[in-house]
Formats: sequence, structure tokens, C-alpha cells
Amino acid sequence: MIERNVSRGIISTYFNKLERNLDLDVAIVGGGPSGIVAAYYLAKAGLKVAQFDRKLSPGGGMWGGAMMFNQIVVQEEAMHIIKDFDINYERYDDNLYVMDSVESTSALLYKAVHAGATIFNCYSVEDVIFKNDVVSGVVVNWTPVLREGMHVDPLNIMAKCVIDGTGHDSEMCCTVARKNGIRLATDSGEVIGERSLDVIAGEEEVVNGTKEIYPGLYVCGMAASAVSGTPRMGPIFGGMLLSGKKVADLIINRLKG
Ligand code: 48F
Repeated sequence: MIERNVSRGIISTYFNKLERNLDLDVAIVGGGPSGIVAAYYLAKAGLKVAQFDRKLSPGGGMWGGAMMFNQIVVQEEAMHIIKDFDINYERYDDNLYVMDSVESTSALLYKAVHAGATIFNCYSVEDVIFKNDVVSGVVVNWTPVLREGMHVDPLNIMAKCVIDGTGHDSEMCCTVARKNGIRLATDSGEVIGERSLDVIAGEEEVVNGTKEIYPGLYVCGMAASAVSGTPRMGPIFGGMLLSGKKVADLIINRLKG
């Protein structure tokens, strides 16, 4: 019966996919642009990487451009990444390029999955696995379960490295610091909180702040700005792309170097 086989095809391959991803090299929390870029380069390097986003459509804040004008801006320094993802672009002035935000977001997602990363949508990461003072994996649950406030326990996924790519809220860094009484690699040892907008400083600092913030836990994108207390930068995306590439390179060096 085709009706039954449609269901069986989905169920059996989905559970295979989930089971294959219970032991990861890298778990990426959040499917924003920085995390997706990281997923692509990590998968391309042959690492086993899965990305978890709480929404139905991963892509974070990239789909909407700025104020729903669905264009984004990228500066010259990050254009090599735009080219790696085969995204069409237009030169706008000396150092700035513009591209369609829908094409850009879908290209990032397509290339990451095509390179071998697995993206789990509708998954919320509600905690990390914290063993021997090292972040060692993620604790996941269905987003609708959490939204409904249902008392349902989560599942555990082991990972050699976890990336916090949760954007402005830097949820994993906040959770690890709050629950385990540890100090993060920031000036105060805590999540400092992002500062008001400054494009040049924000773009530079988001890349500087992309690092291992606690053993086993890396941070990229707006989460890196929030944790280290550096400025937001608005709808210019070069820093996000460069941050995703940087966190991938750090982990590739560590696991394969
Ligand atoms: O915020 P977001 O787009 O991440 P990003 O890579 O990029 C920031 C830019 O979009 C923009 C900007 C550009 O200059 O400032 O804001 O830092 O996406 C974060 C994603 O993480 C998901 C959330 O649904 C979003 O898609 N997310 C957040 N917390 C969790 C999560 C969680 N606990 N579990 C799963 N997904």
C-alpha cells in the first residue's frame, strides 16, 4: 500500500538519521547565518555535524533583510564566503555588496546540508551535557513541547564540541554559566550583554569574540557579541559569515589538526 509506505519511508529514515547523530563531532545550537556557515565548512572537512533550530524554518535573522526589505549587505572582506556558496551579488559601492536575503539564506542551508551536515528543525536545545567540567553535548526537546509547557523529558546528544549560535540571547552560554557556577572566557567571567549599534566595531569584534568560551563550548555570531559585550551591527552580514568560518576553522584545527 503506497499510503502505508509513505509513512514507513519517513519514519524509518528519520529515526536512522536521528540515531546516526547521537554521537557528534560538533553540535551547533541555532540555525542563524553564522551557525549555518560553520556547519558547511565543518561538514566539508569531514566532521560529523548536526545543527538544531527551534523554528520550522532555520535561517535566523537572515530571511528578512532589514525591516523586511529582503536585501542584505556584505563587505568585501567576507565576499570569498559568498562566492563559496554561489550566491548572486551586486556591487553597491567600493567595499559593499548587496544580495537577495531569500537566495542567500536558502543557499547557506542547501550547501550546508549538501556538504553533509544534518539540520534538525523544530528542536529546541534546552540544556547542555556537562561532564567533568566540560561541555560534552546538548539536551534537546521538541519546540512545541516546550511552548505548551508539557512535562516531557528531553533526549541527550553527545558532541566533542558544542557551538552556541543562538543569536542575541546567547542561550547556551547563559545556561552553562547559570547552572554550573563557572566562569566564561570573558572580561567579567559572565555573559556581559551586547552593546548598542556600531557597524565597524561590531563587525570587527564579533570575529574577535568567536572562540572557545568554556571547555567544549564555542560561540559564534551575535551570541559572541552578546557574551563578550561588544556592539551589534545591524543588517550587514560579513561579520556573521566570517565568524561562522572562524569557529569552523578553530574546531577543524582542534579535531583534525
Ligand atoms: O540570530 P540568528 O540569525 O543568529 P546569528 O548567526 O545571526 C545574527 C543575524 O541574523 C542578525 C544580525 C546580523 O548582523 O545581527 O541578527 O548570530 O539566529 C539564531 C537562531 O538560533 C535559534 C533561533 O531560532 C534562530 O534561528 N535558536 C535560538 N535559541 C535556540 C535556537 C535554542 N535554544 N535551541 C534551538 N535553536
